[in-house]
Amino acid sequence: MTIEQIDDLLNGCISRNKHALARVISLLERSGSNADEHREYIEQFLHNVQGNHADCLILGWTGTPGAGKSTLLGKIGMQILEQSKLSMAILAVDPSSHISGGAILGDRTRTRFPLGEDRIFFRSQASSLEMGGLAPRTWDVVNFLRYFFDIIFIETVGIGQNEIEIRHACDHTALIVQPFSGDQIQFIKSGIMEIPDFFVINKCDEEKLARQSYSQLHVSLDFVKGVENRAELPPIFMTSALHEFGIRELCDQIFEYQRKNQNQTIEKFKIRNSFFIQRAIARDFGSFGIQYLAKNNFQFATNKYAATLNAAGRKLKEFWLKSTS
Ligand SMILES: Nc1nc2c(ncn2[C@@H]2O[C@H](COP(=O)(O)OP(=O)(O)OP(=O)(O)O)[C@@H](O)[C@H]2O)c(=O)[nH]1
Ligand SMILES: [Mg+2]
Repeated sequence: MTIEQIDDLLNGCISRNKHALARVISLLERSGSNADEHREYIEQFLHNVQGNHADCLILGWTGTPGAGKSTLLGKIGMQILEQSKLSMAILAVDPSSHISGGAILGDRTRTRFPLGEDRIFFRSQASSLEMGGLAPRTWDVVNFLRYFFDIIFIETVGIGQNEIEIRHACDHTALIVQPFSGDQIQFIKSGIMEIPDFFVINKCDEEKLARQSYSQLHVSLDFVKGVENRAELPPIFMTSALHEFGIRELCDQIFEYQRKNQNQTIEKFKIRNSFFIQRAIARDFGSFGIQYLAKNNFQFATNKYAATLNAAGRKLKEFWLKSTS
């Protein structure tokens, strides 16, 4: 692809053309010749044209397979469109998307939005086992989408240590569980209490079921609170995506987060870039790479280059390769 073609696509993205957005995301996810150069070019173009654009709210939604995450996020998206002028992107990191091509999420939810609605965009990414909750290029894609959307949802599958990674990408994280599934016990055992900012019990289709599930989760959290000496319990929301119950309360929480997130500075993206650059170094150069970074006191969070992920990553790699050759 030529630079002129990429420029055309990027101009399409600025007017939220879905075809252009999808094609640029494919470029960001690609490996092979020129892939790094293209990623860096895209990032630099947006940085120059769109400015810092740091106000985007990023929410992570994790939980066990089949808890109803996609269905619920589709419903929340619809409610957000109805209640506000905000735009949003949903990125589903999906272990099965290499089989389904990401069609499940898109098909199930897209039809419910008014045709031609450009305020909502869906994308699936195949996760990779080695990376746990996030796919290798999830952060690149989020970092790209933030220029065009007010809110980004990241959906990941799983409940365990791997999902801790999602915290580094998001402003807030939710854990979605099903009633009486034992998920609570599982997450307590895996020690990820510190992850969620709030909990959602989905599939609370009847009131009695909802109340019982709430008490069960509340007791589990209270136990953890005692053990960990925490001051407060995270909020618990009860929803039924099927019967559209509890969606409004969840949206109120999201609007609240969104308001508080206004006037953010680029610092928050620099810190995240720093984390994901280091992750890429660990992926490419192993623990030796990370030790090297630590020894040489790389403070990427405060480094001016960290505003752009790919340029900073390249500079770091070049520097390292030079010094170790
Ligand atoms: N009874 C009931 N079923 C629901 C509800 N929400 C989702 N489902 C159903 O649960 C199944 C799984 O829903 P998904 O939205 O695909 O769940 P998910 O957590 O995204 O699944 P994965 O991405 O595969 O982990 C589907 O058959 C949904 O129709 C709900 O509130 N009540
Ligand atoms: Mg899903």
